Amino acid sequence: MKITFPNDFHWGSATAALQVEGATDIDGRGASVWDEFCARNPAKIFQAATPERACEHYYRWEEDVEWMATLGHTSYRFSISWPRLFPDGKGALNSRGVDFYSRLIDRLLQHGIEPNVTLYHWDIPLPLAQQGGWENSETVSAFLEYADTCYRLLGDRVKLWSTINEPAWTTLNGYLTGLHPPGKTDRKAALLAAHHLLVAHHEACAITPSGIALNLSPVYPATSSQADTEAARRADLILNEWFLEAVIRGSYPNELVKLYDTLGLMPESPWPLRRTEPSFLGINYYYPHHARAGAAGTTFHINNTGNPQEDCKFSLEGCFELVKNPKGRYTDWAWEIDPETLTTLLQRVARQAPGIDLYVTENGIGLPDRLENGEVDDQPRIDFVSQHLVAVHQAMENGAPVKGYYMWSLMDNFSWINGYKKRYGFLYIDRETMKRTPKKSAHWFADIARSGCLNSP
Ligand code: BGP
Repeated sequence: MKITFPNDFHWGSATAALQVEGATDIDGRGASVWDEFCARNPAKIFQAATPERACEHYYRWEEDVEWMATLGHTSYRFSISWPRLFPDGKGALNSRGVDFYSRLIDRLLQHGIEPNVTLYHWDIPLPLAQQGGWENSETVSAFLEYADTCYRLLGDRVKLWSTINEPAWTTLNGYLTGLHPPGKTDRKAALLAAHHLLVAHHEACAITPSGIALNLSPVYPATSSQADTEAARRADLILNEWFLEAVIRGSYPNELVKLYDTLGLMPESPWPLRRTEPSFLGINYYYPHHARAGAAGTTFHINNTGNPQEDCKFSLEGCFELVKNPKGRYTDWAWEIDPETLTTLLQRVARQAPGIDLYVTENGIGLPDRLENGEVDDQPRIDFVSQHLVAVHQAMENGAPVKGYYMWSLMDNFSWINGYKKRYGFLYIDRETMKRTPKKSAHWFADIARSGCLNSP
């Protein structure tokens, strides 16, 4: 069966500054918290990888834009590096940083590729991180100075802005599992940092209407028992609704406020949450969760080796334990592949935020791709993306106003604690030479983007 997307549907891929740019100490860029975290904790990152070189996109951006055009992109989602613009986090602006993004945006527009620009994709300037990072309310003020600068200097050409990438995931790993910087395991700090990220979103949105990219993983009960159903509900509130409601309604879910209050965890900040209307909601979807009750302790583990025998683990004492779906299909990094859930997720968000445009701002699969005889046969990525595009189309048929799809990612990149083995790109990156080679999926996607049609598998 052939399915057709609207003519104005945005077709593209996504990247983030730290994961692709490299050039971490060039042209006046300051250090980010991730540069320092990787240098200080090599054992936490697969094969002690660092973002120092990443994909050298800072030098090769012209070629990369050519590739986007070749791959039929009508839009490109990327992030601005805050420390490239404000090496100290605030104060003096580094004009060479602005010039880089200004040239990139101009070139995209020349090719008819609409920029979708994220202001913050986790690379907080190191000096701000050292003064308490997102736990410090002054980081919100610094972010607003940075956001306002971007809006003023680039806003004549950028129509799609996103404020923050995945406030939930960066909070979870920065402050609960400790796997990402600042490497804390402190629930109260987590809620305070999350609050400031959400405040930063609304306050920036009040300057210039913007979207936000939320990581949302719907939670199913592991069994039909009442205890598991309740555990799944709790997990959904903690991991998804806390952030979704804060963005859509400018307030936190009552049920959870009561619980956090009893535990003395509610954030105390001079910045209250306010309500602004996002110009769109970006949804980053990779996998659903399955939860069961009876978590005796707090444990966590992320498979960052790509060894298919290794599971991911996450449990929050007294709340829920995330478990594997016995019927599920999984990647080598133990992420479940479940396209149908994307349909229900998009419909759910459409119901909760009526009248707001939705974009799938990230969706993709990490694979141990290999270049053989000059080609990369990544059929599993073609299967993954086509099944998820069918799911998006189904949600649209059912009324969800989805306006675009960005595959993660344009190119293989620095996959945070997974280093460089976990490859996500349409473009294969040779780690020695940095040569870009389009994978089989890249050619396949270009045809779909150009025709707007997909043969449903
Ligand atoms: C999202 C991030 C991206 C990207 C992607 C894949 O959470 O916004 O930056 O990295 O996930 O995740 P990972 O690279 O950890 O496999």
